[in-house]
Amino acid sequence: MPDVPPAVALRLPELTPAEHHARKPPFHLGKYYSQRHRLFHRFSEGVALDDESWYSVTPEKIAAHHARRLAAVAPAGTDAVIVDAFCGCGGNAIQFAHHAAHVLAVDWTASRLVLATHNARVYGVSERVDFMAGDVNVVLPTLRPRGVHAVFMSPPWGGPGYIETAAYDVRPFVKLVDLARLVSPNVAILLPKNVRHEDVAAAFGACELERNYLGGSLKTTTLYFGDLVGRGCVPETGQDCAMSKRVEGSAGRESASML
Ligand code: MGP
Repeated sequence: MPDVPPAVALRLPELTPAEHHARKPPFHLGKYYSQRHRLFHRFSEGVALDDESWYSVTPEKIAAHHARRLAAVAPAGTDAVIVDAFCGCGGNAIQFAHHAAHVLAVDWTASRLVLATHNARVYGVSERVDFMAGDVNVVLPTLRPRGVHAVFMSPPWGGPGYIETAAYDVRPFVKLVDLARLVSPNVAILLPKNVRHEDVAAAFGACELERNYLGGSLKTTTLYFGDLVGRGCVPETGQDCAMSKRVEGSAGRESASML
């Protein structure tokens, strides 16, 4: 694995993982606490989250869906590697390790990596995840020659206020996707539910845009590139599902799959 780059926030957690688990998040994040078993079905076994993780972790069913889709290019039981470039407290990395290939989980906040490592242990997958502290802009270029099979990114959206605009601006993520595509053509990025199809087409060109629903409510949007496009979509519908649209200018193909 590459050396840890210097631009890293080397701050250890103020609380231990056990203290994080025992602590309820502040009042304004209360809705996430009430959904804690939807975020992690093993939450009660000791899952530890900090404040940013409470509102940014991918709910487990959606993360498992991402993992099954990335398994199309990085199957479980092979030497394939998935990079989770903004791993946070580990929600996606855990599911990649469970359903797909080995994971290199990167985050620039060392304190959050401590929680992610702990959470991977709770799920019994820590041996299939390497955690690395680093800034994606520094780390991704170092991974180019290393045979990465897919890159997944769940970047910060600017906090829960992302919803205050009717059409979330996707343009700031174009450079990030371009950087990831130099590491592997197979890239997935998790974006807000309020991104518009036409803005995605204008900013990214051809890709697949997938709407992720839980309990019948739209939660997130995932864009897929490379060989991930159109792979792993079983045409079904339900309360927990993913609706997909191929982005090619304004043309679209829709399908749905159970999470
Ligand atoms: P949400 O803002 O809680 O929307 O985020 P929800 O649940 O539709 O709101 P409500 O008004 O219907 O109650 C939904 C999901 O988006 C979260 O569970 C996270 O998975 C994801 N998410 C939210 N934020 C603010 C971020 C972020 O900054 N980065 C990333 N990667 N994911 C986020």
